[in-house]
Amino acid sequence: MRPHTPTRIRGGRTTVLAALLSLALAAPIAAQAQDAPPAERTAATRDGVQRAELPHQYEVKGPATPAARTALAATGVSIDETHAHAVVITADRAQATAVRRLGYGLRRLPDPPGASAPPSGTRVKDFPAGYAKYHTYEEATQQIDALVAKYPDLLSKQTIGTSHEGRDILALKLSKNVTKDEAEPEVLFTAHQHAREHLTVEMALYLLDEFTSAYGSDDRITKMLDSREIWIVPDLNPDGGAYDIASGAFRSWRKNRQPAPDSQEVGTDLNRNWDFKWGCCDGSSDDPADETYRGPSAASAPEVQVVSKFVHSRIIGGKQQIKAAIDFHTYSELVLWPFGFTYDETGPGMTQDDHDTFATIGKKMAASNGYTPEQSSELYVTDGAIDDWLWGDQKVFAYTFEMYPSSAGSGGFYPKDTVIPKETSRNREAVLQLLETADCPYRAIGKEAQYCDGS
Ligand code: 0X9
Ligand code: CA
Ligand code: ZN
Repeated sequence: MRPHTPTRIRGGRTTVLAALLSLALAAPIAAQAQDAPPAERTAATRDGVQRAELPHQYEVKGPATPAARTALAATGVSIDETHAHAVVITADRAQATAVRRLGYGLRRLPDPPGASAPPSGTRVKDFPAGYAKYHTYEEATQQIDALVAKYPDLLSKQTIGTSHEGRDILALKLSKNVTKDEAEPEVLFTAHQHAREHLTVEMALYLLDEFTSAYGSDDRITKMLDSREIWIVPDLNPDGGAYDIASGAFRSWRKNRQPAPDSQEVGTDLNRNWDFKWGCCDGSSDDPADETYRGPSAASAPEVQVVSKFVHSRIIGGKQQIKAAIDFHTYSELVLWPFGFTYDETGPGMTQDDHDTFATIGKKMAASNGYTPEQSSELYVTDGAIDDWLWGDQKVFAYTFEMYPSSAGSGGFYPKDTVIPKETSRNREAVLQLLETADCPYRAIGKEAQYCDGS
């Protein structure tokens, strides 16, 4: 998409320079500089310590239509918020230049917390102050293991594969008689494709906690666990999540941590890597430096392969058992449905009834949590997103939720941990609604007899 610009500061050489420089200054700093990932662009900061150059958020005034936003996204930035006549993007220096070349003015927004954090290379592996209640990958795993031990008849854990760096990717099953594969409609909840969207892991943990602890006392939850099989993949991108917090200052990292072939760059945007209309429609980037890099081929990311294979494993007797899904993201408070690769509401693979069912259920869920419902391409075109794959390839009624907050001013990707209880339980009703409709989604448009008769 965007040609590499000469202004881009390449990582390799500057890192070596930095290491030499700090060797001359002080031994401890040299050790830190060597710890910095080699592929990363670096920049000097006020204290003179060499740090990875982090992307920033900018407000961009002007783009007001899906087409204008799609053209803006083609520079390789991520679009984090859309408003009637403006957007908020995340961009590195080269991408910000590319956006200015389109004729837009950029206003830089405040960086996420951590300015006073330890220098890069220090391994803190935990969230900073104000974020302690967020779960690191290790803490989430511990909490999950404790729940499995406490509720062995309701909750079971499988490792469905590993991430690029070798972390386990988990699938939790919640159901009465959990150890048996019963003929019940299945529903899938996934979280954390994008590294910086940590609230989504808390969403998954909330669901695990809520569904186990309320079983037997809450009628709706009891009924759902008695008649559904619920799958939760709480962390699709554990490597990216760990990297985002590892320095003590949030890095605003989005992608996974897999090096791109023949490149110094690291990371594929998992939500552009799914094997349906991959790279078809200007809804992703072929430049490994970009936020929305789609990877060298469809499903090239191990994390995408692992979850794709898991979803395929739920085809039994030729029938996909998973009927509905939500993939949790942050932020903007949206309920989105397919397709993202086209502006069209209907077309090949999406009948009027399919669309109406998506929209009816989506609007009802949005009425329950106060989010805004829309087809995902209303934002901007995306290709290779998970919901397009789940519907286009597997006929799963798959939604994307963009959680709290609605804007950068309320914390953007990094809201304080005090919001976790409210903003996860806010989706309880929507999740229950989707579970309750999963035996026959077309009932939402009054066509149960036509689509769900008997089977
Ligand atoms: O761009 C994305 O992947 C999602 N936004 S985020 O800020 N979390 O990165 C939106 C995806 C919308 N498209 C589809 N759901 N298909
Ligand atoms: Ca069961
Ligand atoms: Zn996201």
